[in-house]
Amino acid sequence: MKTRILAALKENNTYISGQELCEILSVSRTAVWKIIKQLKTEGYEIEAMPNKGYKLQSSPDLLTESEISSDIQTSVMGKAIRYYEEVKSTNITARALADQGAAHGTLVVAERQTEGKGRRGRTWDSPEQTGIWMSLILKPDFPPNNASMLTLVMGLSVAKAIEDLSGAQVKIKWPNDIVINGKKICGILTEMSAEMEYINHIVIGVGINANTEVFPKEIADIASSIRKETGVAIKRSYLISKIMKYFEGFYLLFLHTCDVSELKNLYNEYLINCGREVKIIDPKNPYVGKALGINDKGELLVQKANGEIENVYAGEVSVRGLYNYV
Ligand code: BT5
Repeated sequence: MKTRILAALKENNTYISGQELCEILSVSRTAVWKIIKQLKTEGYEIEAMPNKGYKLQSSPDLLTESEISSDIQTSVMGKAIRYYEEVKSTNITARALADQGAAHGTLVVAERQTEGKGRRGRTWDSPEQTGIWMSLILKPDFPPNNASMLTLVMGLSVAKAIEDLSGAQVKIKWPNDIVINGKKICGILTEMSAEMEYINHIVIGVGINANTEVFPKEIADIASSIRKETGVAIKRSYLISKIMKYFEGFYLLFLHTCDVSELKNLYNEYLINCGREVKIIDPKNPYVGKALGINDKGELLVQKANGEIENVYAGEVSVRGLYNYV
């Protein structure tokens, strides 16, 4: 009910009468009044004018279920929100919820993570109030081999959404980093529970430094936030709703072929490594080459000095610029 009142207030730029709210929601005036009072204590500025009704003046930058849900405009992705003030890692929570039957498209969001995870045992710095730490649960019926490409589908969704909100030139560092001005502002960690032939669930974890000002010294050189790079203060719930909207559309394109053939050209436009010399840090066989773009399977095509083209698979390697992070 709180979500529906918020959604109605957000939809109307003008006053909406208590009577109208009662009718939309089929509840009493007292019930509406109680929820308005509760919203005010959570930080929503709601003006109440006699004979006119209620008008939402401003919303706090919260990640609560009602705040996110009242912004969401999708049919599946992020339709169910599970919000936590603190978790070890939203990926861990999402995997447990998926095992317990959480629906395809459920989005797990936390205000802070105490053990945020990067890839291959690395850690992810996840302080409260300034970032977005979220994990999307998917229960698809395509084969497990195709799952890793969803990192790219999510990366593209995040890049497009951030570009829309901030106007910044957003780039993707294949496979899982989103970058502004050469600094990492988002990382993606996709995990899967599967049998040989079928997927139980996939969890796509997304960490975004939205408004963070200060970073721990170990990452201060490579990390930044959208706000720091663009000056635009990010309303986190709104950015989440935009990402879900893009992801829903791109995911449908992905499902046509179960690969990224319909997204490849757009992805390559965002690819920061495209046309650049890169170092492929493969534990068994490190080498340098020129990144040409991704193929239909989401692999990075890298041309070696002898002209040979390698298809680089994300699972094993990291990609770096010759002299620094990008
Ligand atoms: C990633 O790993 O970039 C994937 C990060 C995924 C985080 C999300 S948050 C929600 C969900 N729940 C989780 O527990 N995780 C996901 P990787 O490519 O391995 O990069 C990790 C490296 O990025 C670290 O070793 C640091 O160097 C750097 N790093 C750590 N925290 C950072 C931050 N907040 N911003 C930018 N860089 C960071």
